[in-house]
Amino acid sequence: MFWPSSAQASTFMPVQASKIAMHVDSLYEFLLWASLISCVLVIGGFILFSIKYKRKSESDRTPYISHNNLLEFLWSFIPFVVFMVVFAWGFFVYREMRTMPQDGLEILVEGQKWNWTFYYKSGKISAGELWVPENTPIKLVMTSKDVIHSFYLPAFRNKQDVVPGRYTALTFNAEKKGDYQVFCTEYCGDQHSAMLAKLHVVTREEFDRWLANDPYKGLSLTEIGQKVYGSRCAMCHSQSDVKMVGPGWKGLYGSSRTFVSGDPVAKVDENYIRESILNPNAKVVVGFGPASAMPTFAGQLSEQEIMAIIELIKGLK
Ligand code: HEC
Ligand SMILES: [Cu+2]
Repeated sequence: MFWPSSAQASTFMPVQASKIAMHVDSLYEFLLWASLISCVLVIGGFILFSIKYKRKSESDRTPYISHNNLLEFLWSFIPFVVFMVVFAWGFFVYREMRTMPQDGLEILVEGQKWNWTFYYKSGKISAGELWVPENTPIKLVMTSKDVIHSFYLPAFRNKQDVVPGRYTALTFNAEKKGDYQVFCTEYCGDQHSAMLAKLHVVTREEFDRWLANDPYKGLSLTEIGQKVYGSRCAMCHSQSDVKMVGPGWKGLYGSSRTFVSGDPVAKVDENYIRESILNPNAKVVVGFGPASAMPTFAGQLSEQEIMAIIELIKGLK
């Protein structure tokens, strides 16, 4: 379900979407076989010798064996060679993985509890969906708004921690068109497993079209609100009165709210919702304090999207 159906995943491994993925898998396969052979030799030898050299009578004496130069050399040298092969092989694959392209397409990635936002140089902001052209070196420059997350692309065998207060980078070159799953692989709170995104690898033309396209064309404000809700708010807010990480939205508009700070009771109107989205800690609702678990969405949502959310909440009577 997570992998594209166009390319087949093997029994143990997800689809290989890049050359590096193939290189990682080859090394992994080598390690697997080397370990298996060593395991059979060591455990097999152990069992064989225990039977063969079992003490047969009370007077059975172990012969005096001091050493065997050839044997000792071989059991040191052969593993040494194997380990050096693994080291060199791993080094080259790692270097290939971590060498950032000079002329790649740069996209800024921001992680926060619990979604991914992608900022393109054209100004386009995309939530939960990373679009890239095929056969193009991509460089993701990543940071986090709150805790440490980790950006993981299984089909590319590539991941990188995303850390608040600094930038980290990850590169890949998608050789196969298709949709791929992005996970967060650093445990970051109770909705960690829902911190997903989709990578869409498309042709250059499709990519350019997507970049220029207004995703909300022809949609009503409430419909836009639903889209924003689905990608940004659904992990924490229900549209009924069910309490999740945050309060349910049904009947929110027009109701009176009391705050942990003891601030005067406020009535929920447009400005209150706007402030809740841009500065969640300004007024933390009783039952959800002391600090708000909600990240700020300042700079991530357009005015249109904020208005759309307000419109959506207003309609939830
Ligand atoms: C990580 C979880 C989380 C996410 C994601 C989140 N919220 Fe919240 N939200 C909370 C929590 C917790 C509160 C209650 C504390 C507070 O008042 O800030 C809250 C409070 C609110 C309130 C005030 C509710 C009230 O009862 O007065 C509004 C409005 C709101 N959120 C809107 C949004 C919108 C819109 C989004 C998506 C763009 C969103 N939230 C995303 C956790 C979240
Ligand atoms: Cu995370």
